[in-house]
Amino acid sequence: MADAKRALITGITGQDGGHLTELLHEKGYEVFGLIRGQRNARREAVIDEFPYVTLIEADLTDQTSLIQAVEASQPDEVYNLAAVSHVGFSFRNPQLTADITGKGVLNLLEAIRIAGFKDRARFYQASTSEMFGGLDYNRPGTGYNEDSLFHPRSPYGVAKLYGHWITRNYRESYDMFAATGILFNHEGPRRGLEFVTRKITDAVARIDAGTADHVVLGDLWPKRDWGYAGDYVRGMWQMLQHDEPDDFVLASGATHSIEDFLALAFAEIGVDDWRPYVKQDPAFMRPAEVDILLGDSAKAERVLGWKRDYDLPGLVRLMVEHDVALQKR
Ligand code: NAP
Ligand code: F7E
Repeated sequence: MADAKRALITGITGQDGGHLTELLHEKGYEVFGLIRGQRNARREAVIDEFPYVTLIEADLTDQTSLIQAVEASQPDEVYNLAAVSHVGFSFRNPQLTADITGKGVLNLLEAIRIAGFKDRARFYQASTSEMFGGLDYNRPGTGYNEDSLFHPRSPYGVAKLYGHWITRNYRESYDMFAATGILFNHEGPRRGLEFVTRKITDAVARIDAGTADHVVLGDLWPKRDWGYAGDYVRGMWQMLQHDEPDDFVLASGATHSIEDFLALAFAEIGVDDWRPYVKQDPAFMRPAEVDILLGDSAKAERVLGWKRDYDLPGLVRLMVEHDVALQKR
């Protein structure tokens, strides 16, 4: 392993952290993962699934722990995937979201500088399409790209915008290799059950198994540009292999409503009309909603050669099949 590249991943217990760990391991990297809390419930699952990873205890809100994490891992690449990432939760916990999702990015960039890794470690910041906001006046017909206006609509989006700009600022001020990926929604079997796609595919599998008879959701009209997480972590890695640090949108280029997703997911278990199985509760609605997201990833495709393997029907099939198999187990 002497010549292996070393990567430090924050957010290793999350969806993207799992996919990225797998990818970097396949590429021969030595992978270090940041884990927070004195008894993180996901620690054992990470050790079971990725026994080759070295876990380092640290928290994005604790600068000292981050400096120690950089010193311990001696990284060539740092992927900052950790965040309060749930938009609904961010409305209920706006200050926590600002501290972790926003200022946490600054803490990590500073830790890299203080530990003396600013000229060695390439940095990836997980920026998001939530920074665009999906409002009418701000919506390009062909989809948001790297030059589109920002108008975040949640404490999460606002905090991510700070993380995005502080990353660009460190690139410009300190000549750091600091890249941002403006990623549209990406999903898969590793997606948390609190997000709408996985909540639906999990419920569909339970309904199929006869252990549930409905799912309770919020608004069904918002539209999202959904892709597969495995395709998107490949793009993150490609951004850090590029000659120069830059900003890249990753998206599928298609947009669909929650209703469309429901129709595809229920069709997988042979149900044509999903409506009898869905109830709505305002508890799952947001004080401000992002109506529609559509991304244009032409730059990533042209400059990085980024490609997607999955379209929405393929993604839904993958998720439903996974959750149906889980129920059978
Ligand atoms: P996720 O599954 O929610 O994972 C979030 C991760 O952040 C978890 O590992 C969590 O660890 C960690 N974390 C939270 N607070 C922390 C703290 N104070 N210190 C250290 N770690 C902390 O998110 P994801 O879907 O993989 O997304 C990865 C990143 O991409 C996030 O930054 C997200 O905001 C961004 N993003 C996601 C999407 C998407 O569609 N998935 C799109 C655009 C951008 P615990 O296990 O300890 O909670
Ligand atoms: O909501 C609606 C909800 O929570 C999608 C994060 O990864 O992608 C994700 O953020 C839509 C919204 O994802 C329920 O109101 C209806 O319109 O799955 P979501 P999100 O908010 O788009 C972006 C790009 C990120 O960066 C984030 O980190 O679905 N919706 N009913 C619901 N949403 C949830 N969660 N639960 C419901 O019951």
